Order: sequence, then C-alpha cells, then structure tokens
Amino acid sequence: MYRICFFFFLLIYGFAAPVSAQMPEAFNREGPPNIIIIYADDLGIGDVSCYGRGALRTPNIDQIAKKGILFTNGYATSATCTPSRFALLTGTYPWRNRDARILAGNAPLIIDTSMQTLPKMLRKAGYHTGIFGKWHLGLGEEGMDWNSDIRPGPNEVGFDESFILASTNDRVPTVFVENGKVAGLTADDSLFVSYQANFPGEPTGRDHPELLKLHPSHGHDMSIHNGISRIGYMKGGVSARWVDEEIADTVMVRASEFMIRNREKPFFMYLALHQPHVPRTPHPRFVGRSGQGARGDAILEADWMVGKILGLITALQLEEYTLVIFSSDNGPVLDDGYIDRAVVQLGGHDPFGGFRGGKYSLYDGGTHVPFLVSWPGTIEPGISSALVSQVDLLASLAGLTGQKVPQTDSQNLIDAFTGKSDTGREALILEASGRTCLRNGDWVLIPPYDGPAWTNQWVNLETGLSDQVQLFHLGLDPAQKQNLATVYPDVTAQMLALYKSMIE
Ligand code: NG6
Ligand code: CA
Repeated sequence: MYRICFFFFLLIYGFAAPVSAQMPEAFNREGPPNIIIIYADDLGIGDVSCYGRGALRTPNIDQIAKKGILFTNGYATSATCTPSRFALLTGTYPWRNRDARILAGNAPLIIDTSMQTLPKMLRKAGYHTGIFGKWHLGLGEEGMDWNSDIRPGPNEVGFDESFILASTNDRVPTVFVENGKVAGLTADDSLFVSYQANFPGEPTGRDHPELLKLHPSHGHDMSIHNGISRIGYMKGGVSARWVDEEIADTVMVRASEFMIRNREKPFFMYLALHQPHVPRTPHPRFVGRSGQGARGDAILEADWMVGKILGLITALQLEEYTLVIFSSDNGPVLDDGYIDRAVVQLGGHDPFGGFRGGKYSLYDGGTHVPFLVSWPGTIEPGISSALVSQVDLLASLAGLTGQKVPQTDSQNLIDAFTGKSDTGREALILEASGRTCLRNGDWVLIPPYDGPAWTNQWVNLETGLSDQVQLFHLGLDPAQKQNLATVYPDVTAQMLALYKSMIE
C-alpha cells in the first residue's frame, strides 16, 4: 500500500516538487560520483532522437546527450542480450564463456561468483549497489526450486539490492525476484517452471489462441499469462505474477526509492529497462502516443522512465554528483515473435539508423548502439567518435574510483568516457550467436562462416554471415555495403592475423 501511494504521489506531482521539499541543505560531497547505468533492451541507434537518424522523438534520453557526450562509435559486445549483459558486468568478452548465450528462464547463473564484477568493484570503492529491471544472466543452480531461496543471483555477484525480472518479459516465470525471493509469492500457491514440458491442465497459446490478446508470430506459444503466451511453461505463483503494462511503473518505484534512500552516500544503480523488447506492452497512458504502434509506444515509456530518473537526480540535488550512462544491450528488431504490427506501423522511422543488419547480426546493426554519458559540472557536453564498448566500463569506472581490477578484456577508457580524450580502444571483438568479428579503427573484418545470411522469415534481418571473408571501412561506408576484402588484400590479411591473435 505504501508503495502504491508513494508511486501515485510521484506520478501525479512529478518527482521534483515533493522530493526537494523533503531535502536537507545542498550537498557538497567529495569523492567519486554516483553511477547510474540505464540499459535499454533492443533499442537501436535510430530510436534515440539525439542521433538524428530516426523519426521517433525521445526528449528525455536526448537530455543526457545535451548535458554530456554522445558517442558515435559506442558498442555492446554482442548482438543479443545475455552475452552483452555478461560483458557489461564482468568486463570479460562473452565468447570466452560458452554459457553466455540467450538463456532460458530457468537457466542457472552464468557469472562465477568468484569473478570480478562491476558492482563488486564499486562496492569495494564504497558504493551501495542496486539492480532494478531485466537480469537474464541465469539464477540459482540447475533444478532450482522457485519457492525457496533463489541463489546465487545478483546479490551474490555484487548487488546489495536487487529487484529483477527473472529473465526476459517473454519468458517464464513472469515474476519479479527481489533479493533472492519471488516477490509476492504466497505459501499456498507454489510456482513451478519447466522448459521441457507443459504442466497438465495449463493452457498454452498453441492450444488456446482464443485466450490471447497478443498472438505470437513465431515461437512464444507456450504458457499464457495476462493474455500473452510466452517461451516456457509455468504453473502456480499466480499472486506473484506481474502485469506487463505495469512493469515500468513498478520498476520505477523501486529505483526511485533506492535513489532517495541512498542519496547521501555514493550509489551505483543498474537500471535495466525491458523496453522495447517483446512483448511490447506499454502502460495504457503511452498507447498510441508514438503513432508507430506498440514498439514506438514502449520506447516512449522508456523515455519517460529516463525523464523521471533525471528529474529525481535534479530534485535530490545530485546532478553534479551523478554520472549517467545510457546504452542498449543490442541493436533493434521489429518482429521478434509477436504480431504487434511493428513492421507495418513503422512509417518513416529507421530504428537501425542506416546500419546493416540488426539484433542477432554481426553487421553493425547488431552491436553499434546508442551510448551517452553525462556528469554535469565535470563532463563538457560534446560528441565523441572514440571507439568504446560496454566491456570497458569495468576498468574505466575502476579507474574513476581508484580501484584496481585484474587484467580482463576491459580497457580503462575513463578519459574518453569523460571527454578528456578522443582516443578510445583500437580494436574490439564483436559477437553474434557465438560467431565473432573484428573492428579495428574504421575497419571491420568478418571471417567466413557457414550459416544462413538471413535470420528466419519473421525477424527478416541479415545475420552478417557469408562463406566469403568480408572487409568494410565504416568511415567511408557505415552501411557496410561494399565488401573490400579483395580490393585491399593486405588489410584483409593484417586484420585476419589480428583477429586470430585476439580470439586465441
Ligand atoms: C529469441 C526469441 C526472441 C527474444 C530473444 C532474446 C523466439 C522465436 N525468439 O529466441 O523473442 O526473446 O530470444 O532476446 O523465441 S534478448 O534481447 O533477450 O537477447
Ligand atoms: Ca536485448
């Protein structure tokens, strides 16, 4: 009840007025800033209007660019979620871990609890750490019971507080896990999860399409919750199940409470948005707002969340003490498994921002994502073309906070992230579905691979795979249209040699 009242208070009056009214004197805090990473799910570079490539308007996300640095060469490590999140939190390339692939909702935790992680490192530096939103890095051990302690999970890899979607919004179980327990689960309504077989008597989207308000286009035809069929089977835990349209509000309340409670000490907040991943189920107040259907509306909902976070930072008088990083786990996709009309309602919008491929792709559309960093008073606003990756945040934030981290794939690029230098990393390995390619300077080399050049007919995106070696110059050809491998055989040979030395 308290939470609901608190939320409506914030929603109706906005964050700024009520919070500043309770605030003590302005802070004059020494030491490193709060760190907030806002991480969208399947958001393209063209979806964020400060990049000037698409038709959607995201005024709140744009504020981060206006107050900070817009990176034109910012990358996720991977073209899908789990591997990118693994790299973000561990500073290690995901292709080094064979389990860092899109995980089922009942997969065990894939981060070894002895590993260095971003939240552990920041905790050592004196930060209070919290995660709110999508996890998708596995939970517990094989065969875990969802009705008892769900460990290891975020709290065992460095987060003091966690309130997470167990995996993705299209996978069972459709419940939040709060500090190692299914939130709101009651003893008389146990929750069971399987990715093998249905539970007798439970309806599925395959057998009962008449129960659905949102129909799958491919896959997603198993257990039904809230009129939407998902990947995987579940039974029970009804009282704990989320309402998809309220996920944004629920996560916002937890994130806001965390910031308010911890305003006087340095905090690290990882806010992992579930938008615009499928199923796209924005709250009714965003429905129809984008004119682009559910995908655009879900992005506007995410933009609203960013606006509320920025408003709260201001209200708490923490602007000059807070570093905000905004990015996305992988590139965009239109039809990712539900008939939500994302393709037909797109209009003139280009989520891909002119890049080739998209989610699941080794081409730049898979991994070349929006990447914004602000820290008013310390970072001068501007645009940077430095090559930076999410894998670098561990070493860079360790550099910022005076921590030592073991040698990993992460590079300390704090000068690039804070705009003191235009130099980023020289070379970066990118990954899609377990295959890798190399970006070095402006060149991209994709080694030859067996495999389809296109994903399935619904997703309908290029994978980047070819039986020929591919070489592109992104400075001259950002859309990767011209394969220069035979035009520049020396560059191809050098790039192949560098690629081999980096992945061995
Ligand atoms: C795919 C799902 C897709 C999405 C993706 C993971 C099907 C047909 N497709 O297998 O909908 O869930 O996995 O997305 O099931 S990610 O952003 O979390 O990596
Ligand atoms: Ca994703």
